[in-house]
Amino acid sequence: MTAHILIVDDEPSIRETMREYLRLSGYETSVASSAEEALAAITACPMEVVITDIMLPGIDGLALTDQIKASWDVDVIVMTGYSQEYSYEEAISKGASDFVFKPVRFEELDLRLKRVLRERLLNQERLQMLDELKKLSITDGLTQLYNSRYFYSQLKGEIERFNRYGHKLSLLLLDIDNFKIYNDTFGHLEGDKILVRIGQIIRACLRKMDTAYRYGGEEFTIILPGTPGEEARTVAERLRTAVASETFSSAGNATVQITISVGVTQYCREEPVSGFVQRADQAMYESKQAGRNRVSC
Ligand code: GH3
Ligand code: MG
Ligand code: MG
Ligand code: MG
Repeated sequence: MTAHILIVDDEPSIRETMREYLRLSGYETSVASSAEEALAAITACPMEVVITDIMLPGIDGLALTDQIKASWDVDVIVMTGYSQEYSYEEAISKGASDFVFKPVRFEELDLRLKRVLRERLLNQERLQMLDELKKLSITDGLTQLYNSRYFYSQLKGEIERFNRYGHKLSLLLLDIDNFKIYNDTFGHLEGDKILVRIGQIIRACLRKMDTAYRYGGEEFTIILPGTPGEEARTVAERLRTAVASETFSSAGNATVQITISVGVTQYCREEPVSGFVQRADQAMYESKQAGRNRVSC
């Protein structure tokens, strides 16, 4: 992709010569004669690098650098004459990526520009990688729901919010019924496919605020912020029905019905995280005791 460079200088001949040089070097270019014009140009059009003179009428190049770095992910290279008292340190401390003396030697500017663009790319790759790592660290690899580590950190956060604002908070814990039999009959790989499909059904049943987690092997949790127990029960019932009415196909094309047992709890003030999860687990266990494929509170 061609980088877009904005040249800011109040001297038209400098602007235009630089623009021509950069255009011939293969860059997309724009020009501005003041900091105000430059800010308008950055607002109007995404760009990678601004090359700005320091001495400008109105806002100067250092203040412009400051403003750019505060609001945009744009690199800045500043230019200044040898006779002016502005220093390299000043420019860099405002967030400039590099500094060139005027009159500008284009070969030098081009080298500096290439280095800035290369570092930009590396930085973007680094950020992307961090983003992917972060996603991996909170995601369950099989179902692509969140994992249990993230469940506990999110639940703690929701409980803190509850204690501060008093919004209702509910939790669902669901467990696939007789899943061992399914695995023993069709094999572990077929069992995994069921887990993936159940994950999809859960996701489709959730409201915007709700988050779902693979809590353990064939157990899932759902955090429902701002939701009282009765409403959570309705969500649980909808989920239970969605799973029970789905026809799962297994290896050898046999069709199978799968059911889930669900426990629902509403958070009680000052209750520890573990107590809250235990009550959901207890409610789920009651669903099992009562014959499975049901919801208990
Ligand atoms: P219940 O109705 O009481 O929950 O019966 P169950 O058979 O589902 O419960 P149990 O706890 O006895 O067995 C859970 C089974 O879930 C055991 C294991 O075969 C299966 N399981 C757990 N994690 C995975 C997994 O990642 N993949 C597959 N395929 N199966 C799993
Ligand atoms: Mg000037
Ligand atoms: Mg289980
Ligand atoms: Mg089970």
